[in-house]
Order: sequence, then structure tokens, then C-alpha cells
Amino acid sequence: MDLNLDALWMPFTANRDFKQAPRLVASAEGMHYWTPDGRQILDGTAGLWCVNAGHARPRIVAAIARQVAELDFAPPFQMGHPLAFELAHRLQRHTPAGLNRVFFTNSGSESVDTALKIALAYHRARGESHRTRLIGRERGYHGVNFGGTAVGGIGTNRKPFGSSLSGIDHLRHTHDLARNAFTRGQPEHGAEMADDLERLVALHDASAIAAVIVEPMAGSTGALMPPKGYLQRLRETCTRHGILLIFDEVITGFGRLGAPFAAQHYGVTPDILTTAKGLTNGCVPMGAVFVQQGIHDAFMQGPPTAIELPHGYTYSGHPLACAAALATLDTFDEEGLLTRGAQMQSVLEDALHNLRGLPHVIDIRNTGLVGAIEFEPRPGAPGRRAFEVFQSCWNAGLLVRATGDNIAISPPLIVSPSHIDQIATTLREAILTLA
Ligand code: PXG
Repeated sequence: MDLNLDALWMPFTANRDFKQAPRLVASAEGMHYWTPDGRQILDGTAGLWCVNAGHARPRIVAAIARQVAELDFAPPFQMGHPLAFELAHRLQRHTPAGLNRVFFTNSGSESVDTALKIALAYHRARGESHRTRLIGRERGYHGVNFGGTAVGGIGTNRKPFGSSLSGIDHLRHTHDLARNAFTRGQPEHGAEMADDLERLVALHDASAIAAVIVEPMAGSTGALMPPKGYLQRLRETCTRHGILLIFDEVITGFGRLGAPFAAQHYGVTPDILTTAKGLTNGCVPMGAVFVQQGIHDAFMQGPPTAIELPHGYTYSGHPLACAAALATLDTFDEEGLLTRGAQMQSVLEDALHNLRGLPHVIDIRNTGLVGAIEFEPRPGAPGRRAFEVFQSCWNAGLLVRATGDNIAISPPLIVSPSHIDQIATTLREAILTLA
């Protein structure tokens, strides 16, 4: 293939290394990608945690094609189109109780910044404009916009950009290999780390804190599971102090853990919930922020001709995205995909935990259709082992995701036991070649 790679500055990519030996995909269907030269690749990552119903699902493809011909764009400010309202209403069938107002965005990053702004404006609308501090967590990923970068907890994603926003704190991350390595599902130890929030309350006073944002399961930094009782304790502390709890479910939303949302899976309901990715099966960019009705209603004061929330995007509720999302929900419903992860969990769990004992493997974690394998860092070369496993798997026809010293697995929710077998076998061979 004669392709000039120079002009494109690739996101979150080692550009020079990639362009020496590019990894390209040219088409996709179901559980697979194909490279430009026709090699089949099993998709072990649902694209990038987003193609939850598998690739090129006919119903979704047809809905997008129909929609672009019928209504290609509609202005979302002081105007509307039926599909956006239909989608907002339809989503309520799946969202946790009470989270029945929805604001549309175009990505996870935009959902996060929208949620943080809603939290700040909510307190102000209620006369508590002193509540401005935002609290994230170490090893959290909340996208790349300024708010998400500030509350995010990955040092390498923050350091290049200087001083960040002010008024930000972080809870400790909950990853505890010494106590919890090789746990299936939720780890036993670590609920007490939620008490970091009490310490921040003691330090700043609750009246200074607007919101806490966490991923219920931290995806990007290697699928870190919440310890038993941790999320409950965070919820209780937030409620006690009038702090809003935001769950960033950009990865965990739409069936990844075996329930529609992690909130239901773990039995903890946040005040605001951010999503993107699986909402449209990754076909058209779209995000959604779900809020408790009481939060929404706090804005619905004052003269009805006033704009209650000066926030939104040209493409909020884009017709193509709405059509894709509605067809995605149809597909999820018809095939029971939003709960299929609960049935498939044990298959993935057994396959991955069978890799215990292989050289350099220091932890294996899983829940629903998420798994991670962690390697002991190679001295002087952190992250290389996971990257080499990623590269070997790619050469052997399997896409996995390398992050730090972890390999993350998150196949489309239509995955079969034989695909899981192929994932585990390919990983085993790749790990056995590691130095
Ligand atoms: N929040 C969470 C929890 C995410 O996982 C975002 C926000 C940002 O979404 P957008 O759509 O703006 O990218 C994400 C994105 C990985 C990986 O390798 C994860 C994400 C993106 C890219 C790679 O785990 N998650």
C-alpha cells in the first residue's frame, strides 16, 4: 500500500516508532478487523473499549445511512429534532434510578468537562458558590480536556501541560498488589482508602468541595477494580457532606461489566454519570451526561426565557449520532448484550487466570468482559514488556491494549468462548517469548 504517513500527527502514539512499522486496519466486521493486506485480527479490545456490539452491525449501519439522507444536521441551540428527544427518553430504560436527565456531548472528554461544569453551576445555582474544589483520584483517566486533565491522575498526561487548574485534589488510587494480587472480581482490601475524602473534608471543609469524580472501575490505567465496600463508602461520605459524586462510566457504561452501568453492577448510584464510547457502538462520536433530576431542576428557576445552562456543543445530539445510538440500543436489547458480560465473566476469568505462573506475570484481574494482566516492569524499561506482548499479539492476529505494564482485554460483548480461547492462547505464547 502506497501511503504517505508524514502529515498525520497521531494521538497518544509514539509517532516516529509507529511510522517505521505501521499497524493499520482497513475494514471490520463482527469480532474482527482486517489489515490492508487482508490479515484477519481478532478484536480483543472492542476497538478502544467502544464497539460493544461488534463491528459493522447491519442495523446500525443502515440507521446511519438513512439518517444522513433524511436530516444531516440540526442546530441544537434553541432548536431541536425528534431523535434527540427520543434517544434521551429511551436511555432512561437503562440508566440507574433517578438519573433521568441527559445532556449530549461528542466524546468522553466532553462528557467529563460537562459534568464538572454542571457540578460547579449546580452549587452556585443553590447559593453555594463557595463549593468549587474538584477531587479526582490517582491513576484516574477522565479524558484530555482541561477539566478532565486536572482531575485525572496519570502523571505523564498532566506534566507536559504545566500548572493545570487550581483547586484540585486527588484521592489515592486503590491498586494494592501486596494485598490483592490475582483477585477474581472485587478485591477484599482497600475500602478504607475511600476515607481519603474525609481527610480532604477535614483539610478544606466540606463547604469548599463541589464534586468527586472517579471511574467505578479504572479502565485506562489497567482495569483497577474497586475494593469491596469502597464505592459505598465514597457514596456515604459524599452524601453526608453535600458533595456530588460523579461516576465516569465512559468505559464501564453500556454493558462492559455485565450490567448496563457499573452503578448497577456495584449497587452504588452517583449524582452524575458520564458516558460516551459504547453509546453509539463507536460508529459516530457521541457522549452523554446523566444527572439526577433534582440537579437538573435546580437550574430550572428564574425567568423561563433565560438560558439555564450556558454550555453545549454544535454537535450535541447530532442526528447521525442519535440514529446510531438508537440502533445500538435496539441491537443491545435484541441480543441481551447489556447483561451478557455477567454470563461470560467466568469464561474470561478462567481463561485469564490460567495464565498465572507464566514468567513476569505479577497480577491478573477481571470483571464482566474486562481483564488485565500485569507484568513486573523490566528494570530500566517500564512498560516495555506489555508493549512487546501487544506487538507479538498483533503479529499473531490479536488486538489487545498495552497500558503501562498492563495488558487490558475488553472484547466486544458478542464474544464467544472460542474467541476467548484464542485470546488466552495467543497471550500465553506472547508472554512466553518475553525477556
Ligand atoms: N473517561 C474515561 C473513563 C475514559 O476511559 C475518557 C473519559 C475520554 O473519552 P474520549 O472519548 O474523549 O477519548 C475515557 C477514554 C485505553 C484508552 O487504552 C481509554 C480511553 C481512551 C483511549 C485509550 O484504556 N478512554
